[in-house]
Amino acid sequence: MNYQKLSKEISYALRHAPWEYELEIDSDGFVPIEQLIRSINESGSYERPITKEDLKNIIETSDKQRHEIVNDKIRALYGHSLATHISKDKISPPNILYHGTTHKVFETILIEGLKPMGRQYVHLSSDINTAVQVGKRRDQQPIILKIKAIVAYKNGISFYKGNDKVILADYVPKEYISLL
Ligand code: HQG
Repeated sequence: MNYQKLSKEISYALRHAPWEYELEIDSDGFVPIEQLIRSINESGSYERPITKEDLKNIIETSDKQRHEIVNDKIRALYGHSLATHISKDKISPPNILYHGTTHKVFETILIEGLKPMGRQYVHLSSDINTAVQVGKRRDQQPIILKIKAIVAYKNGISFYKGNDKVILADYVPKEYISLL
């Protein structure tokens, strides 16, 4: 079983296109596991029908905490681009957060602030190494931005929990952003 391919397909279904899989997604991003399994199995794109155990294995062995199973439901923890708003739990952030980005756009970010762009939230990292990995998806030598998160929070910017390393925000104004 190609777990990497399956993990990507699950992320695609849960973050971007639940309607393509005929999934009923709730406001927290959860869908019934049985619906997801049935829909993926109808496509017949894996060597055998997938099971709930496969989904549990993907979550347990993944390099990143992308999905979560609670009882009979599964959700993506971050990354959504749906028109339907997914609500996330508000948190008080750590003092400093990081964002890995590209040489191409960092100057714009220092002028405009961090925007969610194609997703529902801005994605921030709790440690530098995670931010480097995020940035390396698009730039071999990414630019790492430092966010004064607790100051922003005290001034009214909301932060939300993605997972242990990914913290979300609606928007981060430029005054809280500097080059690392
Ligand atoms: C940039 C992956 C111009 C921003 C990762 C980024 C993450 C601006 C891009 C998660 C801007 C958006 C999300 C502005 C922000 N002007 N560009 N004002 N503000 N940007 O993919 O944070 O492996 O939507 O710097 O690891 O790169 O899929 O966000 O380059 O956790 O689980 O606009 O996705 O996780 O790109 O990545 P993205 P991201 P997975």
